[in-house]
Amino acid sequence: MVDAANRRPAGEIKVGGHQASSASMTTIMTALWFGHISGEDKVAVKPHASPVYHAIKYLTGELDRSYLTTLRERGGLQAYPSRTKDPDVADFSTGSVGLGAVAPLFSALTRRYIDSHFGERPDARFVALVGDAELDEGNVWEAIADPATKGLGNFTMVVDLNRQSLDRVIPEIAAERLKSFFADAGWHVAEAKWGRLLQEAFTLDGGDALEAHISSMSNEAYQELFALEGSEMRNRFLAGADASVVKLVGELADGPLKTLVTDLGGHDMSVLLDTYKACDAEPDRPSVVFAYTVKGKGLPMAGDPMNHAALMSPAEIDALRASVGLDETNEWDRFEPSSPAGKLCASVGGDINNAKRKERPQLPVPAAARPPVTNGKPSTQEAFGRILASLADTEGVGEHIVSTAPDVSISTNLGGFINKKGVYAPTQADDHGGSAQLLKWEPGPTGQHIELGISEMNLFMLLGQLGLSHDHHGHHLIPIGTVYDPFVLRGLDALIYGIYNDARFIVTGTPAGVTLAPEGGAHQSTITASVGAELPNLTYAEPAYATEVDWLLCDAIEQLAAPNGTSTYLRLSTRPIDQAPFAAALERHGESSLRSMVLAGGYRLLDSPNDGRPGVTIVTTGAMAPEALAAAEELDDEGVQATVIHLTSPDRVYQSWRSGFAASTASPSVVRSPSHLHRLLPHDERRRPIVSVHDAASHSLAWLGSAIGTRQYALGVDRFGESGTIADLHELTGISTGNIVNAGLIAVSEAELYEQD
Ligand SMILES: Cc1ncc(C[n+]2csc(CCOP(=O)(O)OP(=O)(O)O)c2C)c(N)n1
Ligand SMILES: [Mg+2]
Repeated sequence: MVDAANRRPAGEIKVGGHQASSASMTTIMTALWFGHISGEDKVAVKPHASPVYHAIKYLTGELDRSYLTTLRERGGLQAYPSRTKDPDVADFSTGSVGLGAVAPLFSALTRRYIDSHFGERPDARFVALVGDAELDEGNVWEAIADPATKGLGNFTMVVDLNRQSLDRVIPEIAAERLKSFFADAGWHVAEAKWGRLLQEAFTLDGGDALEAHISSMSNEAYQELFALEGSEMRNRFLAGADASVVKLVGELADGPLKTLVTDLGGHDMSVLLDTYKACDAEPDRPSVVFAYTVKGKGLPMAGDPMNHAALMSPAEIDALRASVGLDETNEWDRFEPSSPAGKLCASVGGDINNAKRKERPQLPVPAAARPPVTNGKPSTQEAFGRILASLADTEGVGEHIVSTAPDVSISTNLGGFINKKGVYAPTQADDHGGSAQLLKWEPGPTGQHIELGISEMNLFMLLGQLGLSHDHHGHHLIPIGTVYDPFVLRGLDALIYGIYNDARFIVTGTPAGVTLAPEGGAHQSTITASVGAELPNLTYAEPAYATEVDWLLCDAIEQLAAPNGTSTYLRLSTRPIDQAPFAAALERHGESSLRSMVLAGGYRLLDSPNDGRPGVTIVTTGAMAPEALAAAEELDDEGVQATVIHLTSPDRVYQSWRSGFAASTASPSVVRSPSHLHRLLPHDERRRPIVSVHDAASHSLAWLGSAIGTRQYALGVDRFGESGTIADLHELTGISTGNIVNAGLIAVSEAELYEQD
C-alpha cells in the first residue's frame, strides 16, 4: 500500500509512509486480530502501522479493494488510523504519539463506569498497540499513575520494542527500566522477548551464556546485526562472546546463525498468542507486553537506524513480491475463500468488523435549569455550580451526567453536584475525611463524579473517551469537566485529540483571565479564548450573567447529541457580577428573543440608538461587562453615544460571519445570509468605530471591525500577569473603564479626522 501510494503521479511533495514501522508490527497485529480479540474489544493502533490495520480489514472483508491504492490520497485511506475519515473506522484515531497509547485505558475506565451505572455490558478488552518511543511521552505515565485507572484488568498495552525511534537506535537497554516502571505502578508485566528458536537454544549447554551474551549487547550493537550478512555478521556477533557461546552456535552456517540470533518474540506467533493469553489471566490489573521486534522485519531496511521513513525501491518491491509467490497480476488478491487462510479471514471478519453507527439519543434537556437564586451578585462560576446541581435532579438528564476534574472540583464549584451525586469508585471506599460535612465524598459505584489527579492531560483524555461512550459502549453520557482556565493549555493536545475524534463533552475553564487577580500571573489565562474560538468541533462561550450560563449550559448538553453538534468550552470567572443590567435587557428583549440571541452568540446589552451625536460600539465578552457599561455611561457624559454588545460566544458570532462568506468563496452564487453581528448592528450604527474589550488577548476580538467594515480599537491582555486587585490588573493591562473611555474618545476623534480627509 505504501509503495502503491508512492508510485502515484507525484504531487508537489512526496507521499511518504512507513514501511519499516509497519513491518515491525505485522506479527503482533496478525496474532491479535486472527487469534485473540473479538467483536466487543477495542484497539488503538500505533499511527505508523495504519497499513497493517487496513490490510487486516481488507482480508477480513470490511475494506473494499479499491481503497488499497489510496493510502494518503484525498478521500482514501488516511495516513494514520482515523475514526472519522477512514472507511474501515478505527476504534481510536492515533497520530500524536502517546495519546493512542492510553486512549483505550480511559475507554476501559469509561466501560467500568457504564457497567457500574447502567448494568453490565458484554465483556470487552481494550488494547493499545504502541511504538517503544511513544513511552517517552509524559502523558503515558500520567495516565498510568492516576488512581482512577487502577485495576483495569481488561486493558493491555503491547509495546513494539524495536529499539528505534524516528532519528535513531535508542541508546542503553531501556527495556528493563521501563518494565520496572510498569511493575512499580502495579501492572502485570509480560514479555515476548525470544522466539521459539532462541528459547530452545537457551535450554542447551551454553544456553545461559548465549542469553547473557545477547542481553548484554547494547541496543546499537544488536541492531547492527540485522543489516549485516555472512561472516561479517558472525564475527560481529561472536566478538567478545564466551567460549561456551562459540561452542553452542559456532557450528551453524551463516544464514541459520543470523536467523537464530535475531529470533525475537515479537515476530513469533505462538509466543505472542501465549503472552496475550497470560494477560487475560490477570483480571485485576492492567497488563503491558514488551514485544521485541525488528523495525523493518523481512525488508532490506531491517534494523537500519535510518529506516523510519525509508521507502523500498521498485526493484526491492519486485523481489519482495516474488519472494512470497506473487506477481503484479495477483498481488492484491484476497486469500482463496476455500483455503484455510480464506476461511479464517471470513470467520474473523464476521466477528470483528464494524457495525453501522447509531445516532446519539436526544435527551429531554430543558431550555433552562433555573436554579434558585441565592445572591444578587453571582459569578459565572458560581452560577455554573448551581445550575449543574439543579440539572443533577432533572429526570432523563441528571443520570447521564458524569463530572470530572483534575483535583480542582471544589475550587471550580463542582461541590453542589458532587454532594448530590457522590464520587465514583468501582467499589465502596472510605470517605474523604476532613470537613466531610461540607462535601459528601463517599466514593462508590453509584457516584457520578470521577476525581483525577492533577494531570490536565488525563482530564482531556478521560473527557475524550467519556464523550465517545455512545459509540464505544452503547450508552450516551453527558461528560462535564472543570479545569483552571490557564491549564487548558497544559492538556491542549489531549483536548484537540478528543474533539478531533468526534468525542462530545463540556469543559469549563474557570477561573479565567486576570479576574482572579491576587493569584498572580501563573494563574491568569490570556490566549485560551483564541484557542477556544479557533478549534473546530468546539464551541467557545464566555457569559457574564447567571441566566446566560444557564441557557448556554443547557444548550451545550443538547449539542452533545445533536447530529452536527459540537463540544463546548465555557470560559468562566469568579468575579461577582451585578445582574441588574441583564434583568433590564431581559425586560427589553423578552425571554425567548434574548435566549435565542445569547445562544447565537451575543445581544445588545445597552442600546444607544443613533441620535445624531458621534457614537461608538463597545463590544465585550464575559467578566468585562461591568467596565463596558460604566465606560458607556462616562462616554455619554462626554457627548459620545455608546452601544454595548455583549458577546456570549465570540466563537459563534465569528462563525456566523465567516461561514457566510466562506460559502461564497467556494461558489459566488451562494446567497449570503446576514451574520449575527450584522443583525445586532443596524445600518445606521455600522459606521461607528468599535472598541472591543476582553479579559484575554486583544487579538481574540480584533476581527470585529473587519467584519462590519469599520475601524476597531482592540483592548485586551497582551502581557503576562502579576498579583494585585482586579482594578490594579485592569489598569496594568489597559482594560479599565478609563481605558475603554479613552479608546472611545480617540475612536470618535479619529473618525472625524478620516471623514474630513
Ligand atoms: C507527539 C508527536 N511527536 C512527534 C511525532 C513525530 N514522530 C512520528 S513517529 C516518531 C518516532 C516513533 O517511534 P516509535 O514509537 O518507536 O515507533 P516505530 O516507528 O519505531 O515503530 C516520531 C518522533 C509524532 N507523531 N507525535
Ligand atoms: Mg520504535
